[in-house]
Amino acid sequence: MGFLDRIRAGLAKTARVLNTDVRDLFKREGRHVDEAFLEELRAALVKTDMGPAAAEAIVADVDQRLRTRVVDPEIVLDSIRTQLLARLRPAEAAIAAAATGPTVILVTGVNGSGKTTSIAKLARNFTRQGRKVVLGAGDTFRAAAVEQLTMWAGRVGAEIVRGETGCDPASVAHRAVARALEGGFDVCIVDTAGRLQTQSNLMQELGKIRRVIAKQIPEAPHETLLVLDATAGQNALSQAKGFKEAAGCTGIVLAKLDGSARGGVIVPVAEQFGLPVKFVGVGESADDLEPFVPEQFLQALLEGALAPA
Ligand SMILES: Nc1nc2c(ncn2[C@@H]2O[C@H](COP(=O)(O)OP(=O)(O)O)[C@@H](O)[C@H]2O)c(=O)[nH]1
Ligand SMILES: [Mg+2]
Repeated sequence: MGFLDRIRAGLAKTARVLNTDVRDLFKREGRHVDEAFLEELRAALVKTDMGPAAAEAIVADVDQRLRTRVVDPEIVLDSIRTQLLARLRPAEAAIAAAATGPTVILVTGVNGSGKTTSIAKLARNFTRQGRKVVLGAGDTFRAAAVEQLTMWAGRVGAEIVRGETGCDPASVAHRAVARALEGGFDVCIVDTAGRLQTQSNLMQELGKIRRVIAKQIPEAPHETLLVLDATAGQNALSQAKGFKEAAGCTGIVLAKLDGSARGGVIVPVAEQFGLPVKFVGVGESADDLEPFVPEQFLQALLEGALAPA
């Protein structure tokens, strides 16, 4: 599958919901843009979790361009595309890299959001490019978590540094970075146990992990990624806020986009917190990770709207 096909497959659920609703709006031949039309349009947009601000801006734009005139599907879709693109474009950014020496990436998020799987995918991305990758099994909370990461490391061709269950995750992070430095690795990715943004002791633990890493490489971690579950809806917003403030997150991986009809949540997340979206996860295998490209994201989201149901 090509790049756009995978994004398309990943967005299929969200696109289906949006496009079915939008197509319904266009169904009646000769319909005029009036209050009822704008209300239906607003409802269809809000369903994708793109947030009230974006939905409102689209409705206002359509209102301004088409008020009392006959509904023109091309203009409505153009309005959706233009408004969303303006909001998503600032969120496009490549993953940070160290100027010299290993790039260290710390991966955080709530339980089950897709951290470990996303680490495997990221590692695969790097090893494909011929980079040497070492993973730090910093989720020392559960033995199964270490086993899961070890299995992935083997599959994607990365080395792994692990500790005893229950040991200090900062010590694992320390050893992983030390290994990256001494072994001439290009990338070191550190996993962490799931936590809620409201658990201040666990958020402080992330601070300790960061400090231990920075002691060895002052600019590191070069990237602290927050993995968000695209099915989490509005919870993703409070997670983005909490992890940005308390854990210094620098970017987002939006995982499980393929399982969500609410992929639009990427819009308020990117807009409200100024956090770039580095990658989107579109499946459970190591290849199911794509860089976030707003134009392609929107093409995949909207291309079905004019097609027959
Ligand atoms: N469909 C789908 N499933 C995913 C994706 N990312 C992770 N998962 C699944 O979500 C579950 C939790 O993932 P895991 O990486 O263990 O989450 P963690 O607790 O944050 O480390 C696993 O069953 C993964 O296979 C994705 O992009 N798409
Ligand atoms: Mg995990």
